[in-house]
Amino acid sequence: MRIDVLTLFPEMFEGPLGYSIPKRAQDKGIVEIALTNIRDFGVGNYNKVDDAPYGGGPGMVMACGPVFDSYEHAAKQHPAKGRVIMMTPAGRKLDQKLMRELSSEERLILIAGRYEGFDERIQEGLDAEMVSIGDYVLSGGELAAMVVIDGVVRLLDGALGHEDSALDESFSGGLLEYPQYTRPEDYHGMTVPEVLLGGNHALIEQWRRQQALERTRSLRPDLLEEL
Ligand code: 9WO
Repeated sequence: MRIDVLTLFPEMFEGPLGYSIPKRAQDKGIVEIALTNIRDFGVGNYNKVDDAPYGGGPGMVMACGPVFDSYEHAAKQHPAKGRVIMMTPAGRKLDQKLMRELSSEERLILIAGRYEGFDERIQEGLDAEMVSIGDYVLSGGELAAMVVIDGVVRLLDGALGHEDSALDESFSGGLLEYPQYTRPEDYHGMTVPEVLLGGNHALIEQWRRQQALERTRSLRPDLLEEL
């Protein structure tokens, strides 16, 4: 998979994508992530990328020119069009289903904005989808784009090592994870459930399934409605 990100802060991506699963997936060639700095397509001596809103009002708006130009720069680096996605609280709410959908694409182009928003013609002209990671406002779209990338990349074939692969079951079954314990058996008087110490794997399986269901029912009943 090829992922392009259009952003004013490409350096922000280095940390999250430089460790663990995303790092290994890039090293193995499972995903190629390319960052395009919108500032490189800014206008004039100061590489201006924003301007005051028509009609007045506070703040600045990301201008069309630099975003369209950075899009063209990224688009021509790979043959597949893929899906063009703007990170905005106005978008489709991200969930594991959308993560799986996006992970089946050959290519993604993510657009992370700053300032008070985008010129409306950017979404229209690029025919971009809008995706939200939740109902809150951030300082920019970068963290949201990183959430999408992390969730998508770990679903790509070969991205998870053997020791990680079981973890994917936790949400994909639509239930919350069952309670887990490791040594010691007694930590300051807090003990591990007896069934887990017994070695009866059928019984353990049954207990975990029941715990996952109960826990989902009490903490996240909304998840059960989607099953
Ligand atoms: C902010 C906003 C607030 C209410 C309704 C619609 C909105 N759109 C935006 C928006 O696109 N903001 C741009 C990106 C510019 C300001 C900072 N940005 C941003 C993206 N803040 N929060 C997000 C975001 C992205 C995805 N999921 C949650 C939040």
